[in-house]
Amino acid sequence: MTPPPLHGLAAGGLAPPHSPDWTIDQGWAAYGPAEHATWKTLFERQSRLLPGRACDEFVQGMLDLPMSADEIPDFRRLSEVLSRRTGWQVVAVPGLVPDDVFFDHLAHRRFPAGNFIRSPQQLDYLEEPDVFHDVFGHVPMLMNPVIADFIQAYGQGGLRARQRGCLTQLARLYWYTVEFGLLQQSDGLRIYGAGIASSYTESQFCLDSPSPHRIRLDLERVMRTDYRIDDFQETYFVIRSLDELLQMAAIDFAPLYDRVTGLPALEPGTVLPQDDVLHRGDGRYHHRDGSPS
Ligand code: HBI
Ligand code: FE
Repeated sequence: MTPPPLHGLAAGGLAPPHSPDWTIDQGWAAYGPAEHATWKTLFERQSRLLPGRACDEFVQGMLDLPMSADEIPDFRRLSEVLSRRTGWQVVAVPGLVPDDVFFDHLAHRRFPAGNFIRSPQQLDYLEEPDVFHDVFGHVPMLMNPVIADFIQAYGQGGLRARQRGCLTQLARLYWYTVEFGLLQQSDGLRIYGAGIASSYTESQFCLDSPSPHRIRLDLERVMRTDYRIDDFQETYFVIRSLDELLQMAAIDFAPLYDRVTGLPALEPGTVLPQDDVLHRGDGRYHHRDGSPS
């Protein structure tokens, strides 16, 4: 994966200079009109789409943050509001950072956000987390005290899981909750995962399409389930309330890891007899050519 140019910092394809914690200056003044315009396009289309699709906590978080279509947000201003609410800060990084660095930030309530923005050719899809994914997708939920605590616990648990060799299992939990989680609200299924909330196409697919499975989240089940990073999810896991996440964070994962690592991993589209299935997907999207996977 070639990292996109970091408005001047990485000219010539050189890796940007980084400190041990990989943080850099956001370089807010260096964003040009084209970059703010990309933000505006993404922001407008997503904020039209999300009311009625994102959960109430997400929408409220958005409203309370100094974020608008006008320009890419300044992380310092976001952090002022966010830290008063939940004690979190947003720090700038050049893109993906090593796992241990990522976890250490989260464990200290710092959310590492990519400072670059996707190119206009990549509006709908990129794998590297950019400022739109990280800020629009994640920061509204970090205004919620429950998610704030859960993501910190993930950072703390990540360091332990890495030592035990169980990072794959923990990363699956993060993926199917913080990134691609759905929440059962009294008025229907809603989005709380940042990977969905920052995607125009997936925020429709995950709720409207008959294709994916929607299954009640069970901790061990999720820890066994592989995920796709290059396409829509085949399965979404649904929680009943955000408090369910916090209850999970209180569990000692050590005995779980022992059980789960002894079991075979599950394909992303598997449905088990014991699953509590809200919607059994017909798989038409992923299996449209008739292939088994
Ligand atoms: N770095 N900037 C950034 N953002 C992420 O979401 C991220 C990362 N490094 C590692 C990582 N995620 C994950 O693979 C861990 O959650 C396991
Ligand atoms: Fe993310």
